[in-house]
Amino acid sequence: MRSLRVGAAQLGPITRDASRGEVIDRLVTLMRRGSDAGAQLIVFPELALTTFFPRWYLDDVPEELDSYYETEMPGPQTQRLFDEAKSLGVGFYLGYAELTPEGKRYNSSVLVERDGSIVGRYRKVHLPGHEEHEPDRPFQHLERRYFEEGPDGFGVWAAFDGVMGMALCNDRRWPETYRVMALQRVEMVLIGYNTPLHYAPDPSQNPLQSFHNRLVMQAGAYQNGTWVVGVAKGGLEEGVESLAQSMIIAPSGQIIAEAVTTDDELLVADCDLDWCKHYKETLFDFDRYRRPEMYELITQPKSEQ
Ligand code: CDT
Repeated sequence: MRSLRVGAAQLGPITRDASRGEVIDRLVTLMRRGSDAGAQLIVFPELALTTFFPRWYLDDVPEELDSYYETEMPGPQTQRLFDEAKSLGVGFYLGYAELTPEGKRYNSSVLVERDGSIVGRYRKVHLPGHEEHEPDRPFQHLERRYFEEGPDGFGVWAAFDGVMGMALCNDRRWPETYRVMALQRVEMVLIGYNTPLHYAPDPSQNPLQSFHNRLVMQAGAYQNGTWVVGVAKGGLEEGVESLAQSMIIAPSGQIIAEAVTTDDELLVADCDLDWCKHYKETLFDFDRYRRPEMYELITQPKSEQ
């Protein structure tokens, strides 16, 4: 048995005017609570340092837009999270907006070990929403304006005595996300998300948000024999209601912990990484049963399909 005690640190709303310091105070509080509960890894949401700014068209206020990005990780403000992690001996996953020295913007996450060292970085592959201002929507979803598509794909990292993977929000809806990591023997996939309950292109999906959230993450876990930790920033943020329902899912596909609020909340669960073997070495024994020669279409460039 390789047991990893994980804390899923759900966040409630972050207001538009919240300072980094205020938000980091909340993250540190959750990290300390996790440490008190014996957690070795704390998982925070996507864009966990700021309000979900892609809901606004911000061309008129470029300085506000820039203020939402981190130019360093750790930077002067986020260093506190790394110091706290090191002194508590607790690792963490954190979603944030990244602005690189070359001026590229990504929706990113970082995985930090219990000694405060960076294990890996991930840049969101599947960017949802739209590029241009669509004033008829009740709110914008301008991820495709404010970020570039992550160019690095889905890596995995040897950390926390297991094989860890990262994804962000919309990635969780795509089976390829989990499968590409499972082909690298992933044992735990960490996924932060911000999911507005209202989906403007097709509001018939609104009442299904909660169902779809469970559906995709439970299927991803089971079909790939991996733990999945999905962590929301939920609740009513600047007039937009977002799904909470953070959860920790076993390789069996069973939910073993689920949030009951739409606010800051910590779920703690013991995750036996050896549980993955039950699935990876039987029903989903990839070497024995997969038929990649039958799946060629999946890897063809879009224009050739
Ligand atoms: N952050 C993020 O990726 N949210 C999307 C919202 C739906 S697309 C407008 C999601 O897949 O949950």
